[in-house]
Amino acid sequence: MNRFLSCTKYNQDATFIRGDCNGDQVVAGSLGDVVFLLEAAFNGGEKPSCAPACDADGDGLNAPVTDAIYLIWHSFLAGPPPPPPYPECGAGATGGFGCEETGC
Ligand SMILES: [Ca+2]
Ligand SMILES: [Ca+2]
Repeated sequence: MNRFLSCTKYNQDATFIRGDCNGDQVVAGSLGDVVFLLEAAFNGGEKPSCAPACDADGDGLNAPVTDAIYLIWHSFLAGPPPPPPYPECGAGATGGFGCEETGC
């Protein structure tokens, strides 16, 4: 089961920055989101407050390994940026999941 799913009531109208999994408003040039994403998925780390923000490649799935690789590819290997909303806060496809809070 996807560890990002929970019974928390989410705000479907929240805005977010795609790729900003840890909610610090920084994506490019930082490993913070990659580490946060992988810790949450595989090491019992803090659950993301905005699962759609962790969908870095915008495919509608929270697949931690592929989303983490996408972030590394973009941030350090000149790969393509995440789909909107990126790099600014905005509304975006949430795959049916909203956000508790985003800081946007
Ligand atoms: Ca971040
Ligand atoms: Ca994804």
